[in-house]
Amino acid sequence: MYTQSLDIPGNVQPIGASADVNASPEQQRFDAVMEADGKIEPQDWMPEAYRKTLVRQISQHAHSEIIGMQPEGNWISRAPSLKRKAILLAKVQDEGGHGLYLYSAAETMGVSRDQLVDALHAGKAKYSSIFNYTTPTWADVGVIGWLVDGAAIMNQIPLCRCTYGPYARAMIRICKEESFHQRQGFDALLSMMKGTQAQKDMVQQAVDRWWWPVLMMFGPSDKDSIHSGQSFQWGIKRISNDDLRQKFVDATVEQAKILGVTLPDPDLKWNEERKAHDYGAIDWEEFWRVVNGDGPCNKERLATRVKAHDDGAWVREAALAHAEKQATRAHQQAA
Ligand code: BYC
Repeated sequence: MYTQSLDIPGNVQPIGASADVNASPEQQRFDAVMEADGKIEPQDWMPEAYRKTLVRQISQHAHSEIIGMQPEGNWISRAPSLKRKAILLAKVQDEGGHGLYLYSAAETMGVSRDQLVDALHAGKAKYSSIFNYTTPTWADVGVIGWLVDGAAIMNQIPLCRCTYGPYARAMIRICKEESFHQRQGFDALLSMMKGTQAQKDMVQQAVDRWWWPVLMMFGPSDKDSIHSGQSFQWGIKRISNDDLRQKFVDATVEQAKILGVTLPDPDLKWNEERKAHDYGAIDWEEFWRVVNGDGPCNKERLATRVKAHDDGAWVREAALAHAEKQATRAHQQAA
């Protein structure tokens, strides 16, 4: 539904690193890889700032996947049928898997998973603003699949071409799974829209709740995006926050028509000159409030995550003890 060409002329920003003859041989090699739009692998030399930027982004992404299990996970025991429960279980499990691929990708850059998880639990690391909103009805679960996963795919397809190999490869697999997630959400909503008036109202109310927070997922507007310039230079970012947001709006308007819901924006209309939809002003104050810890569920999400981690301590200890026992046995047998 959200398939994008991986190479969209006009939308793709050029990688701007140019070879500096006075740079160290390592830097020159790195610059040449950037210029050729190649891949940097874990064993390759890379500038410290490139490493830091990727650890920041990949770990924020991993945290988002793990925290993102909560809003939908809350509905597994209340799914309306066995079929929907099985689908939701698989989806939430996939999100956990995405978090694990991404932590592994971050670990290839010399940070440990413990360091990353500690930063999240201490409230020092960011995760996507979107997961701090509530899911009061079953329709919210469908809307997360349709809109939140839809926005995630839009943002993540260009990341499949990121210059850091492990991140790019993780994103290819994640995008395939996100595509199933998006379709299952749309399908659940379509069933409800064929149902009773109460079901239709429930879907519309959930769309009203999520539309604006979903647009915020793409990050601050380009003029306020502090990292975009450098991330374009390094081939981490390929399409700007605002351009991705626009592509998402344009794709979603058509889907909303098929579904029969109204997107809650009186300023949303086709602009023939731009060949794109105009849309209303985003409440950036709300965005920063939520990013900085004061959204409807920030405290609850973090507390639930810390408790799950603490409750799972015995599993980690048991797995370690088992691994040690096996290693000792293998050592004794070899002796
Ligand atoms: N929420 O300079 P900017 C999923 C921060 S999970 C919170 O534009 P950048 C799913 C940004 O980090 C998918 N913070 O930054 C899971 C920066 O702060 P710091 C999650 C945000 O990095 C379960 C500051 O604002 N996707 O799909 O160039 C169930 C300035 O921003 C947000 C990803 O993580 C936000 N929305 O661009 C269902 C995608 N936006 O670090 C679904 C990977 C911005 O200086 N990440 N900030 O303290 C990216 O593509 C980029 O990092 C962003 C931001 C486009 C998000």
